[in-house]
Amino acid sequence: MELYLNTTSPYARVVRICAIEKQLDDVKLIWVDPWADDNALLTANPNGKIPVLVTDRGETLSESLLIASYLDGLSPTLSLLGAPNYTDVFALSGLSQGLTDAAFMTVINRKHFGKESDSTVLGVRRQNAIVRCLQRLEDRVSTDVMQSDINLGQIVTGVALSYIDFRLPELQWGESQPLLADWLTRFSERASVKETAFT
Ligand SMILES: N[C@@H](CCC(=O)N[C@@H](CS)C(=O)NCC(=O)O)C(=O)O
Repeated sequence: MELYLNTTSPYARVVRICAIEKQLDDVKLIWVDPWADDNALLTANPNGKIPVLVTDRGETLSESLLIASYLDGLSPTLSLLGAPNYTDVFALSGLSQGLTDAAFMTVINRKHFGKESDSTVLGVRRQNAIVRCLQRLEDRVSTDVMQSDINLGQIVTGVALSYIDFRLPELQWGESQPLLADWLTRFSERASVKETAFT
């Protein structure tokens, strides 16, 4: 299998952590810049986004959560979707994917349109979404889905929070969400998380 990725994409990092946790060692990493219209990437995925997974049978999968689900089904080792149950894992994954989307779009809009993009109607909606998602996660820290052995919801959550620390450090969210900050510290000790740190 081939995984197209870069070192700063939160979406690609989720997939990479899943592959490591599932002990799939036959994933060849293809490093690309999705913003440079890389030919190999555009051939694999015409929408030009990473992550993209090309399977051994040549199928091309996009969308990080779909790729993660595919990888989860490849080996019986450690179900990333089923523990403690599918509903809670999907709910947490969706909540934190929304946090990643709001943070990522904030970063991209600032890059292309300047910091004033935060003050547009959509920018304000993104900032509010970030604040609400962080508080919802803080309220959920003690739930089974956050505290059980690793699952996709935790992976998406840990990556979303690390991405905010990496790209939007001024948010200092740990001050208002201390339980979540402690949770991230523990989560960040996993080998798969350390190995995939944003650079
Ligand atoms: N919903 C997609 C988002 C993927 C995405 O936006 N990837 C970014 C990198 S973090 C990208 O490739 N952007 C290039 C572009 O938008 O042209 C997923 O979950 O995989």
